[in-house]
Amino acid sequence: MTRKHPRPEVSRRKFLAGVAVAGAATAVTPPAAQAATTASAPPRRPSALPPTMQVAAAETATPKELPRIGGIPGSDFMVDVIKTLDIKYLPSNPASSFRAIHESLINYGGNKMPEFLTCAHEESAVGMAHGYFKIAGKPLMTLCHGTVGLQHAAMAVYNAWCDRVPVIIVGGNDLDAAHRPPGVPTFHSAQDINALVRDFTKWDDTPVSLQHFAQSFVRAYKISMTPPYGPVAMSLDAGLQQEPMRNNGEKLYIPRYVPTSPPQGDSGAVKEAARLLANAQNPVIVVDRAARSENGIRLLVQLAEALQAQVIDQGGRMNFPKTHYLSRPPTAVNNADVIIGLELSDFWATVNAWIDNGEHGIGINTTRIKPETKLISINSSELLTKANYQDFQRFQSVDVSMAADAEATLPALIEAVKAAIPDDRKAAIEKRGEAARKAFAEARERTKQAAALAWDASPVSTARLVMETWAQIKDLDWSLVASEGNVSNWPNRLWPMEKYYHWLGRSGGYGVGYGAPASVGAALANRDLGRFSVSIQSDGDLMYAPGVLWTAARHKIPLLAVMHNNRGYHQEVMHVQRLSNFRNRVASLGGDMGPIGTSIENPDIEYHKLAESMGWWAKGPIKDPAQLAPAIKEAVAVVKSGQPALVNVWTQPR
Ligand SMILES: Cc1ncc(C[n+]2csc(CCOP(=O)(O)OP(=O)(O)O)c2C)c(N)n1
Ligand SMILES: [Mg+2]
Repeated sequence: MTRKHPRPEVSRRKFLAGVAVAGAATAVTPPAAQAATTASAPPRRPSALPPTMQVAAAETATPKELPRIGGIPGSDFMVDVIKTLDIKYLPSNPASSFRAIHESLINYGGNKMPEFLTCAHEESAVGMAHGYFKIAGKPLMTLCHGTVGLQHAAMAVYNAWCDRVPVIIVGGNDLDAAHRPPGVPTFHSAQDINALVRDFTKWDDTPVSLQHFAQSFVRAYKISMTPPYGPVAMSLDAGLQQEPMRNNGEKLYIPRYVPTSPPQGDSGAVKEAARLLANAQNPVIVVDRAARSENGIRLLVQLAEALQAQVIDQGGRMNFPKTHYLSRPPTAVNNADVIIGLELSDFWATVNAWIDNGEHGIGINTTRIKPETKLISINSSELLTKANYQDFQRFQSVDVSMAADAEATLPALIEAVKAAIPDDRKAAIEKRGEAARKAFAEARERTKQAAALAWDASPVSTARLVMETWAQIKDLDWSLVASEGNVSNWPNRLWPMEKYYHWLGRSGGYGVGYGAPASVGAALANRDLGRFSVSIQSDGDLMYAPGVLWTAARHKIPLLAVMHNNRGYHQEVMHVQRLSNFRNRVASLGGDMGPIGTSIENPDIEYHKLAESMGWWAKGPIKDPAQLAPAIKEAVAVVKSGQPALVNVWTQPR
């Protein structure tokens, strides 16, 4: 059988001989002849040095036959363990420290469950797993070079940690200093690779036997999948992967995975919270990562309607339908007498405000609420606090505090609230609902008017970018997989988000570079569910690790990326501007460079060409808003056919 794409046949012997001749020819050319040649064209230099004796021998000699492994490779057993956990994909950048398990996965495991997805950067691999989980509700694993690869992955691991998302990170590492290969593999080995990410992973281990691996892998999966979810790390010794299974008198077994039920709020605390809420004049529910599933949204609607309480969705997840009349903006806390916060990443900032650049150059703290307002919290993150990184935010005193999972506690809380509502409060509660309907309709009208401002501006207004996109996808089963950069929150303000997958929240740790890989990962999960994925993709975010575009094209992941290309790190443009104002100086606009250190202009990056070069359908740059709708329409058709497509749009800064 002939191969479809035969490689060009370059004989090593001939190649080396050619180089040697070229090198020799240059060496012996007399000066006169050289002058003659340089007059018309410079002499051709050899493209490689002649080989040394050793190199020539190594390249041309017949290699010794390699010894074959006796018995079953340890990494085959590892694959058996992994397969019991139904992990569908393994986005990864290859490395020798895990070559043995890599080989087992593709040859012994058939490259299925998990399927290896080639990534161009470890940060992209973890970012993909992050986005994937938020659609599929199942974790992915990644393999990385335990030192340099994990260093690349670290920011994405931190984002997953802050966003309470499970990712199973396995780093290859060659522990045995006496037997590991010298040189590069030794540079790439460490005593304890997990130390790199220990501050922001839930658990980690370094198995020293295959049975230890089996226990630890199942344990890692279980820990990461117990709310509050989080990333876990495992150092996988190269020797353990590579050695054959040994019979140490003990038969290897794979522990069965049984999910752990999430922690529920204490029944006394639930009752007390219900009493406060049921008797409140103006209770307000604030949610951040409260809903872990579609059921979480349903439960929140039940709680809100039982109380006719306004709901502020901070958007860590899709918690509450944007179309519901009880949905309110963050300012609704101002008049509350009872506030319940569900899985808030920052309770302090929910009830307090911080004003940048106060009188003495430091921020000013002010309260947003009335002094007697009672606070209730249900937050599983309290079970996950570590000391170093400050993701636990400022300390806020709370009247009723439950270290528990909100979604798991909601059924008991709803029952308790219903039981606690006194008969004589029912009419007042109904009235609250009527007022909320009116306020909701008015707020919506105001938002629409605000969106119409500068509708015809060029570059395109962020509201127009977002609403033209909406017009093209509204009849599909759509999922907004990421909205990176800042488009003034228009999707959350105007798209009728109702389902769990309509909005996935942000990165968690605000490490920029999340948007591109997370949207590819989420689009992968949506592809398998037959849904249409769309992302708002900012320019700064895409340039951290644009190689994920190639992964999307290579693995046929359909995604519509509409670019919010404001030609800069605009968040930082504003920070420098603010400091200049504060110091009574004019912010340097940097001449043709644009604002110094914060603009991405001149040369302007041709993102459509970047995407095209990696196999995407792409169009742009679109500066005239009238061209936007037809371009997005074309892109939607491409995505529906199964390909990724990018529309590069020049936008207003915000
Ligand atoms: C890894 C990382 N580096 C730097 C920052 C600081 N930072 C915050 S927002 C931002 C700008 C991002 O630019 P872009 O994605 O284009 O969004 P824009 O603000 O322009 O809408 C930067 C650099 C960060 N949060 N994370
Ligand atoms: Mg930008």
